Amino acid sequence: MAYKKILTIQDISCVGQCSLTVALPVISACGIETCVLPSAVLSTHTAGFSGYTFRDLTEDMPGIKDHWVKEGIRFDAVYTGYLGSTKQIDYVADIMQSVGAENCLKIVDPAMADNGNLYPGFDAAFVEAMKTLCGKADYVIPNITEACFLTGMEYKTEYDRAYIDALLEKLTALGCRNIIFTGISYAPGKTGVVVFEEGRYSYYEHEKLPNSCHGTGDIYASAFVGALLRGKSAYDAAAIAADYTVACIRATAEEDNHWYGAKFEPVLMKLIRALE
Ligand code: PXL
Repeated sequence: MAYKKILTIQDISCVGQCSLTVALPVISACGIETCVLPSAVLSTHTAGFSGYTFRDLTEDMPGIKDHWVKEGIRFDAVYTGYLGSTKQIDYVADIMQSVGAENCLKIVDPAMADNGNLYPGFDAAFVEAMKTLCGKADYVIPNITEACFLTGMEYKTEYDRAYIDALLEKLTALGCRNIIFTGISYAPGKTGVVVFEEGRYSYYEHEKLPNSCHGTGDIYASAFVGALLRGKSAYDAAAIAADYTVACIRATAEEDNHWYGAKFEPVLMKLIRALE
């Protein structure tokens, strides 16, 4: 198995079990060297905490990239999550070009929305820029809310296969080549992930637990990326990531007041074993 090095670009929420504090341990546990470029530093994530600090690192990015170029540093993959500003999205596209190795895999989680709403601080201009970034990616990992913002389609909590197919078609029209579409539920008590590869549809269905946790999108995307870089097919990586995310939610449900994130650490061994 070739040793691989990835760059992941997302925020550091110092407390909150999301973004880089998830991606770094999870992808590293998959056996991949994980380099980081923080998009912003927040005291906590923005979902449920109030009064958080936010240090935008947009203008640090060009200098960091220039240094890497000078040092000849190259990455086998670049995976982006929560980004700190609209301008940053252009920088990120440039970074993918400048420090991506030959055949560098570009993976974009358009982490900007959930449950029908954009996260605080994001606006229509950010969504427009994110459309462009998604169009350049090899894999995009949206949830339904993000897919609706990217395509302009109405957000629905009850839907059928035709609705999902229409979203996939519009995402494809944006230039998205491979879509890992998360949180797709066609039956009560079940949810799953659609893997849409170059127009081919497959679906991995699993149990839907009664509790949900913040940060599971980041856990899912990081586990998917780690498994993919370990050489799994997109479908197998999507299934491994789904099983791991379910295990994290189950581990979190054991305690009532752990509301801000999912306990992904005690079950990391399950992910590692699934990769063997
Ligand atoms: O998990 C997505 C995420 C990442 N980073 C920050 C967030 C959120 C979701 O709310 O606020 C700062």
